[in-house]
Amino acid sequence: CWPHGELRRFSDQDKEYVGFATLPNQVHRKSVKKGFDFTLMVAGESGLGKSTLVNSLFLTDLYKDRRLLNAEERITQTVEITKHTVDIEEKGVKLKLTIVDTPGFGDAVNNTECWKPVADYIDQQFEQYFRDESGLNRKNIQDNRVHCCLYFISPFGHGLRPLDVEFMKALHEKVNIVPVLAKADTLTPMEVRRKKIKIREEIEQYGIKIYQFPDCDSDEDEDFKQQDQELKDSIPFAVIGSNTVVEAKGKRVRGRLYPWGIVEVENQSHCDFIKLRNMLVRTHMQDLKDVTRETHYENYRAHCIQSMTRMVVKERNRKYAPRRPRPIGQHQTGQGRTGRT
Ligand SMILES: Nc1nc2c(ncn2[C@@H]2O[C@H](COP(=O)(O)OP(=O)(O)OP(=O)(O)O)[C@@H](O)[C@H]2O)c(=O)[nH]1
Ligand SMILES: [Mg+2]
Repeated sequence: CWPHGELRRFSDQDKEYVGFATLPNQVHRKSVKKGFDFTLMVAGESGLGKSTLVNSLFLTDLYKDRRLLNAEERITQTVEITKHTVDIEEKGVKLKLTIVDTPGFGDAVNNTECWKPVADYIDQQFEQYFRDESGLNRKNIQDNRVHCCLYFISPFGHGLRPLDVEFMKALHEKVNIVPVLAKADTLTPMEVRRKKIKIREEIEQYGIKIYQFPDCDSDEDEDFKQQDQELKDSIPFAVIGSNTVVEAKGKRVRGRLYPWGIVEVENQSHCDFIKLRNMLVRTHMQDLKDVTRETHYENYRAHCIQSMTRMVVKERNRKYAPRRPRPIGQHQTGQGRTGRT
């Protein structure tokens, strides 16, 4: 219902206002009521910390009362594509978050087409949505389309590996790829900076289309513009994952304990974890969804409709094509013809 002040304001001024200034409020109320959803996928070479990071990102983190995993439950190698869904609520806003964890590649002798199961998964979600949307009951469609794929790049190579290039190129038309530099705690800050530059150059050089942050409006304030530029320069986000809580300077923090010290996942001078999480949750979630809907899903849909139309035309041509005259002397057999008795 209307807050009192607003009601009075509109009744006082109803001669001057038609009232459509309340439209944003109406949209806001409606979407809050409906709730939000977001699907995030992780992909990349095996053992780079994909499962660990998504766990640090959401499953235990945003869920404050969720207990941390004990040693036996700790993450093991992912062997198939798995989907976890959590319902998160913050200040009355509900978010249904789905994490799609994929098994890392690189263990097999032959890694050709290792991107195929992941690409197929993304296509299947599009296909399901396309079916539902074209069906009779279009209410309450469950949207499982993947809005973002965090692609893990090894910190041990010199930039991108051929498999990374192949993998990202196979996916870049289907999903928003956000590259991350895995296990950043194994690199010095200088190495992180150098690797980031090299990877950005290679992404450009190989024509890989990663997710582009939208340009900020020219009338935005300088602070915002600077933050936006910093975000763009952070690509690929250097990340550290951990499922253990350690004690650092008297505080319990999520981190990794080494003989020479502690790396803190949520310390901005140790890695870009917070930047990545803010980007995903606070600043760009809606844009990632919009690009998925307007670009990736539209491409899929157009492609589907095109091939369906082509099939119909082919079928029609086959049916109505003029029959070729049969060679003389050949007897016709079959239905609809009266043969000699
Ligand atoms: N040094 C370091 N080790 C990490 C980090 N994140 C995870 N690890 C460790 O790396 C190992 C593999 O982590 P996983 O999260 O299982 O890796 P994954 O990418 O999911 O592997 P697959 O499921 O095989 O694809 C575990 O022993 C983790 O504790 C990190 O940021 N830094
Ligand atoms: Mg895993």
